[in-house]
Amino acid sequence: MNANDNVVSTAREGAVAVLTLQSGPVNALGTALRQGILAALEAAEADSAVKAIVLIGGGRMFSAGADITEFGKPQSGISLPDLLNRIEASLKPVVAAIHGNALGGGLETALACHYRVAVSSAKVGLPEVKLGILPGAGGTQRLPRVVGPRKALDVIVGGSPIGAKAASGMGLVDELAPEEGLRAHAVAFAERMVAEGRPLLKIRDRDDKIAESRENPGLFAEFRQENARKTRGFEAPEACIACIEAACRLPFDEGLAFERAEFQKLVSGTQSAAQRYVFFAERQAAKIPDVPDDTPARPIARVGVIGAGTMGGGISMNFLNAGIPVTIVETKREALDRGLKTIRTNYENTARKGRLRPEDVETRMGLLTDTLELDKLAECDLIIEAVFEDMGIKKEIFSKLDTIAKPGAILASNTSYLDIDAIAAMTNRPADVIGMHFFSPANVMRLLEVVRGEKTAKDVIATAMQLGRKVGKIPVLVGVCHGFVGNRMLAERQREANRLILEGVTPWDVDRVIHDFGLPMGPFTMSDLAGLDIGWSRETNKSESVRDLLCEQDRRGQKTGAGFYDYDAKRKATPSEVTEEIIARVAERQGVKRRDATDQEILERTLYPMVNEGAKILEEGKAIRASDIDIVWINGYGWPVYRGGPMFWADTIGLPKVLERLRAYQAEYGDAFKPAALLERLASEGKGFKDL
Ligand code: TC6
Repeated sequence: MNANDNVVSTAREGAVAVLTLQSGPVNALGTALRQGILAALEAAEADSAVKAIVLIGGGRMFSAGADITEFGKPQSGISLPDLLNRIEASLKPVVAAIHGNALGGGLETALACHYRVAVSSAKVGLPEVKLGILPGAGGTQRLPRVVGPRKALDVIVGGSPIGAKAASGMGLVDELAPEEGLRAHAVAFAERMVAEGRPLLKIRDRDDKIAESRENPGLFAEFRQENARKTRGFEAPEACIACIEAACRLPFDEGLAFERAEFQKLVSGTQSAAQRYVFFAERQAAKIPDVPDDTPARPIARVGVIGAGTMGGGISMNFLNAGIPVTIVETKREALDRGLKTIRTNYENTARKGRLRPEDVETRMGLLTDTLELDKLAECDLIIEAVFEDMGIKKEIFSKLDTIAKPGAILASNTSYLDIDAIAAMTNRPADVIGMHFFSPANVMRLLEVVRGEKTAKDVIATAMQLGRKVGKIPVLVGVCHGFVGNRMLAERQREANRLILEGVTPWDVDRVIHDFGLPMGPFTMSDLAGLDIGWSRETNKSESVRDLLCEQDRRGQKTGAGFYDYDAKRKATPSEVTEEIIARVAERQGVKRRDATDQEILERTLYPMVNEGAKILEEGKAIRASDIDIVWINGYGWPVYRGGPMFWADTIGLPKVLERLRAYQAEYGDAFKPAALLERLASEGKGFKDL
């Protein structure tokens, strides 16, 4: 017995040694597992009765790759690249037998083996790029030698896993095995290789596939250009491309050394730290201290949605996509028909792009029941109200739902700002009431703010969180406050952006700075997209803000061809002199002193108040943890994942620095910048939000 016996077990099947990885839940290749594989390999090599070796995963999968928690810490034991070189150098054939997932270092391990067999349901991939790193255990050098550089670029830079069948089509998997007989199939395969006296196939020795790049030297430049938008701001994709280029240019060992150096740069950088943090933060968000994982959820067989507008339609699609029947209600036939048509068109467009089978359009539409009668919601297990933001209307709906809904039904509001407790108080069952705040477009955006009211029952929370995940969302639990987490922080940014333009910074400069920071768009582009007239009416708005004056001139955003920007027929934006004149007029009337601001000031003035508000949200217990706030901003507003979310970002700057700038702005602009007590405390203790 040795210390590693429990992570790798060896069994003999005739002349084949079967090495089973047993480091649950995902066979992450941490120190113990690497050492365990090495020891078992050496033992099998030393045993003259063993003619071939099979490497197989115990439990749910082959391996999810390197142990992400080990990155950034001093390494002990054999490194993964060295272990893989060692496997490849074995004089006995090594066969990888893959089920579940072989991802990252897991697939790299399989690529170091001489052969790969897999069940059809297995998924293989190199998702390291999503963690801000690259496949640094030979993946960038071996994969192109098997599938060619063009496909390797897709797999490595795209980072999405592929099914075993597709992998087999690319030559990445040598043979598909039956779902129930992987181990036996792999053993038989290994025996056959020995019996046929096949020479050991080492990927490092192959050159045929990378010859392709020599015929098409423009391949890499083309790929860079095609993917420039997707990879904007990220460091890892370029490093991945450079490594694949090196694979085509350099001898194998030099390519490996190049890959190693690039990997080390990335793994010690801020982007990768941020992306690894986000990986765990996303999983943390599912954990609610007083609602344990085993809290029984209520069964949801049918969902009701009130409102067939953009939100109601998008929300319905999530459930239809997951095979859950939906009853959708509107007050007028016309609005209902318009809503149904939008849903159908959405599905048809997806089918046209080849991302949905045509018959699935009908299956999904077939799960949708439309009605003008609220009473029809009586059979629903969950009812989501998605009408416009008017407390009066929402209260009326909930008091009606209280009489209509069956006992135990969950009553949810999609409100993005309003008080869930006040809504719940309209019913005799406040424990069944919860907020489910989807983000627009609701069928696309992954964030779901689940809003816990004062009286919301724990099993209602568990149900909303589980159901959210089931329909592909990333649910984050938040508390009741105006705008919850996301919009409450957004309001801070908007206020400062509005103040900056009155001071003389152009809206285009504010937008440029925010876009260059990595967000998909700045506040004024976003306003134009949403429509400046949301909640605005000519009669009631006499405040003569910039927005009022723009709306009065029918500059209501993209939809009217003009807002802050002018738009051409293709909706391409250009800065507008009319807007600049309006801003100057409002500034003069309000007596705002016009001045210049640096890009750094624009960034600090718009984003530091968000961080500060995030700190207040934590103080008030409206979010469970700082990382939940980061998950909200990444998935609901496109905060660049390589900056880890606003709270992580603030930690990377250093809270004393953030505090010092907030104080300086407070002196100039007043208490909107008053630092949160939590921020003051953490900064004085030399801590960050990560330490909470
Ligand atoms: C790499 O390989 C680099 C190589 C070069 C080196 C030189 N490490 O997601 P789940 C944990 S980089 C450590 O809930 P699923 C996870 O946090 C790696 N921990 O399960 C969770 O812990 P909790 C490239 C890991 O069935 C638990 O395992 N690989 C790792 O929904 C269960 O995970 C990847 O990027 C890991 N590698 O999904 C793949 N993986 O219970 C990352 C998981 O304490 N993994 N954990 O919360 C995944 O994408 C998914 O885990 C999955 C399984 C699809 C494999």
